[in-house]
Amino acid sequence: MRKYLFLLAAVLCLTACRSGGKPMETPKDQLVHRLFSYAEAGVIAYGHQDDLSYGHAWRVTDWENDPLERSDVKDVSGHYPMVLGFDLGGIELADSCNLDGVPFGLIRKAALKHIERGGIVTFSWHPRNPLTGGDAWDVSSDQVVRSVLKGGDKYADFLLWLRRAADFIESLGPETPVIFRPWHENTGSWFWWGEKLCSADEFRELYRHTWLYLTQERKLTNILWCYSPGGPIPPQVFLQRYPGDEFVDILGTDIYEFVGPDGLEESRVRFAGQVREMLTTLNSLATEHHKLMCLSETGLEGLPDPLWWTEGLYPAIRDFPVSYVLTWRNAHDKPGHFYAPWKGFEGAADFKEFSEKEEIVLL
Ligand code: BMA
Repeated sequence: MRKYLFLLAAVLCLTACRSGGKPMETPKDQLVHRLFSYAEAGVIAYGHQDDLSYGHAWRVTDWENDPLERSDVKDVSGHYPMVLGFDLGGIELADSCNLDGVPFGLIRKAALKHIERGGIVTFSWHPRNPLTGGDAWDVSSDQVVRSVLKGGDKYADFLLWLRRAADFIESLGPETPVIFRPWHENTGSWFWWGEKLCSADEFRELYRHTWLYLTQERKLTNILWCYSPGGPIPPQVFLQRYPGDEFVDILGTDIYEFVGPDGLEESRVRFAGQVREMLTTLNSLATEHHKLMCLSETGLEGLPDPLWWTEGLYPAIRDFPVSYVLTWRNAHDKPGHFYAPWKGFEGAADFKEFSEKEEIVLL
């Protein structure tokens, strides 16, 4: 009941903000307040990557005419996820589809449709390696970040990449607030912007350069900026590469469960412990820095644990002011690569139970 009363209050507030006598909030302010109000009310929005564009063994093909009503999450819970994630990887080269084969036209249409339905949209970005021409995971050189900063050989080329990312976000319209989460998982070393691939100064400059170009040069005021290293990490490591309060609205973290040789239950307990440890850190940093917090990516690939949602994820997050939690994508073309259940999946009941918890909100 709590979540329904809360959602009703949120809708009434939104209507009042739009029409009422007090000064109009910007679309970004509205989303910031909405996410803060989730945290204050003790509810957590559930999100899923690429949910409207494809799912387990299906995908949207004729996207211009498709009503975008299919969703694995809706198939098993009756609701769309509240947060919808997309990846911009490929936009930098003006590709027509992203790195997972989703047309950018479909991403734009699905993002706008989801927001029109009352949902929230977030973008991650796995851009190619601007120095080697490889992908985001090409860590063969530790000169890449340096090469795109002022004075570097790839500075001009990279500016064009930023321009293309900005063009896409701008194309959604100034009234459409979105969460942008560039340079994620940067305290690991699997992306070219990772810890061992650049100094802390270079990383901060990369993030700030991105922020400055999009917000100052291009004047995109509809972006909520999320900084999300992988977790768990101690607060001093989180802060080592933190770009600064001016450049960040949401403190996030990406934490996945990996099943170890000790089995499902032990792995679940370990995962929940890691999530709690990191959310404790984020909670104190977010309070100190007056920021929102989220679990920007999580999941257990293939969901081999039938109790992952109710016994793993839920107890790990429920006591924290997490605005949203997002599980990763359900690939349409790799049968075992999914992070949310789908119609016919035998573990779907546990997700449905999770989705009906008082603290968890879907659309
Ligand atoms: C990874 C996997 C990849 C995918 C990438 C970007 O975690 O899901 O298959 O290409 O994310 O979406």
